[in-house]
Amino acid sequence: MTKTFKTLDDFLGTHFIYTYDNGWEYEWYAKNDHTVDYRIHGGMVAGRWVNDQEANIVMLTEGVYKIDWTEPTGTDVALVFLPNEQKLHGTIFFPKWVEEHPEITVTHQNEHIDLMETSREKYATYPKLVVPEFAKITYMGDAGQDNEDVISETPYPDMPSDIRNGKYFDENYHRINK
Ligand code: FER
Repeated sequence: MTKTFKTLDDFLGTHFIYTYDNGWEYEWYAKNDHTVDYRIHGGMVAGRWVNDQEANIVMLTEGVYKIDWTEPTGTDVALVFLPNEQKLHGTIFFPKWVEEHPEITVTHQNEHIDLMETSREKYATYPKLVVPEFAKITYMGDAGQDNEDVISETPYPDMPSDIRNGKYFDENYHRINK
């Protein structure tokens, strides 16, 4: 994908893979103007994946996008994408309990919302773990908005390279092995 991002509409429907400078690898999809999906391939909560997280998505200036949300776990995330420079900055604010029990959150969250909400009441919130990092974008795909195939299964080790190598989506951005 080699287009230049200018408007909010250019950004919505885009699917990204990126690696933070601390080594954590994330996959993230701007599903529509108020919704994101993501999958985590490396880092403290590798294996976690989420559909239909409500988020605030705005364009700050041409080609610069800011996304903010709060999760059922109590984790907060703030991202600034600069897709024309193949980079972003992300800050994640983990409640104490996610740092102490990351395995509880490593699942397809949508099937376990009750567990996230009971855990955030049961365990400690503070002090929070703040992780601010730059990331390099290693893949961008034009998936189109509201494409349910983009983030639709548990991550496996070669998934990011399969996607980058064109082995995962067909020409209509549907999953090949489904
Ligand atoms: C990101 C995408 C998703 C990110 C964090 C998340 C900071 C969510 C993490 C979580 O719920 O554990 O780019 O970067």
